[in-house]
Amino acid sequence: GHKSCALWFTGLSGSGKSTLAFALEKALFAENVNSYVLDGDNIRHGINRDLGFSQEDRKENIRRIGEVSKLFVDAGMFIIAAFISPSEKDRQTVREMFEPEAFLEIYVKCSLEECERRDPKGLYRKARDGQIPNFTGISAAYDIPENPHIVIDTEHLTIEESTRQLVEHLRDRNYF
Ligand code: GGZ
Repeated sequence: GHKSCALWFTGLSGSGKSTLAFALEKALFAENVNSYVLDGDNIRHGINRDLGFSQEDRKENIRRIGEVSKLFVDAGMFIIAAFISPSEKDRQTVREMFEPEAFLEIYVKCSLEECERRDPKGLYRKARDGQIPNFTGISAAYDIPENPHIVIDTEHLTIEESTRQLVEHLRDRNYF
């Protein structure tokens, strides 16, 4: 058996949250742990399609994802939520929705310079050109996590190394 919990990733666009989330899902599956990834593709195109990127909309985005995550955890699943979640206050609010051991904040750490250099979707370039307003890191704030449970340095680690570190953290903390 294992403890179900919410693994809450936070980090800039391009820091590797979704990639790491799916790699972790796969690694956990190999350990017989079922998990499910929530990310922009299945949330912002569905339940949250009415929300944009204003401070208020991001707050509501994070709140709803928190509620959905709680349902998964109640159902005995591991949830991996991969959203920028830029506001320390909003992340704190989500954290408080869970039992202390049922929520882990994971800071997917990668500098703005590196994210902008990678720019996998060309969004930073567009944001610099003024084509995307309120872009996190450029024209909207990202609050560096004050007390994350885990920090993964994706600027300097490969996906494989990052995934292995996460799995080891979870094993060490007896989540499976
Ligand atoms: C930040 C934006 C924006 C703005 C569109 N700011 O790299 P991506 O493309 O695939 O991931 C980003 C995603 C961020 O959505 P989240 O739901 O994670 O954000 S938050 O937690 O702040 O609510 C990016 C894309 O959406 N995107 N416009 N203005 N990212």
